[in-house]
Amino acid sequence: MTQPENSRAGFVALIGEPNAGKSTLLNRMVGAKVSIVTHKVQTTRARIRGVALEGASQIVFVDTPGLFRPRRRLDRAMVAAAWSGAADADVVVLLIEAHRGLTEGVEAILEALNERAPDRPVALAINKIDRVKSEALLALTEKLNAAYPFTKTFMISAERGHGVDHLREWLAQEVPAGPWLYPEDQIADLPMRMIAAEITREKLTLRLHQELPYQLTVETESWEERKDGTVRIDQLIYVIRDGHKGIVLGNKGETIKAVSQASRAELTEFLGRTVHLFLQVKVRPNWLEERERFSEMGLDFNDGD
Ligand SMILES: Nc1nc2c(ncn2[C@@H]2O[C@H](COP(=O)(O)OP(=O)(O)OP(=O)(O)O)[C@@H](O)[C@H]2O)c(=O)[nH]1
Ligand SMILES: [Mg+2]
Repeated sequence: MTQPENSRAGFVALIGEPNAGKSTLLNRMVGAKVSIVTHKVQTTRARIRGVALEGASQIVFVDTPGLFRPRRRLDRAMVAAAWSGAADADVVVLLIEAHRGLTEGVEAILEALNERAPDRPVALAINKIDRVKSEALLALTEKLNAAYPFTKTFMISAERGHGVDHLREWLAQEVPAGPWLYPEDQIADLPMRMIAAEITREKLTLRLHQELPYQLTVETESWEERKDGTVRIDQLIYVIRDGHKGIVLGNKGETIKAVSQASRAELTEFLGRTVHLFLQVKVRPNWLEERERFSEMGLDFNDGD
């Protein structure tokens, strides 16, 4: 298909506190699972692009790590990646959670927004409206618009899809006129090996508790296309302590087995062919201070300084 004459294209950054629903919204906009989602905070670690078409417009959504007060090098690099996503975008969408409202964390984001991403439209998306009574939304909209001059306000449920079409239609008008940036059938630009590592990290995050999900990382070590049409994927899970390795493996290896099964099932569906997945857990006490681990995640190590 040739591009329409009136084509438009641009970047839309999805920002907000951890857990606001940014990745859920990205996946819904794209119509496929491009970015991992969990009920825990700080799931997304780097910028993840997903592409959607709306009429003559190609909208490149940029999912970002949640904005919070960072403590560790990894946290600082994540927050820096999120703000640079906003700084590079044509339009910014700030997601907030309807049932939490104008939190201290949201206030801190609003204070920084003008400086970090000046002179561009910023839309407010009040997400998770399925969790509150509709009467509460009007007051919340007024309060938030008094706190920041949003270009427009949307009330959505990223999970259920309410209000999402309306937001996409508006964004299609807001991105600048110009040629599309990606081939029309492309929905993401994360390398396959990274998507595969993210899927395994999602399954680990869902099964492990407390600090552990924040102290591990997953890397795809090898990817072998086999003659019979299947693929063999080997991944390494880095943890910082012996004790963590034991927890990830679980009693008689049952945790790692469950993670592996869940990840393999999703990878098989995603790739549309049989996947043989091999996971290995390695203790690497200092991985959170290693430049290479950051670049594997798509983060800039120096941003954590
Ligand atoms: N009830 C409800 N839950 C939602 C909605 N959108 C997202 N969620 C849930 O909120 C949780 C967090 O969603 P994510 O999409 O991972 O949030 P995020 O903003 O990407 O989080 P980080 O990557 O940690 O910054 C998940 O459990 C989602 O299922 C919604 O519209 N309604
Ligand atoms: Mg996320």
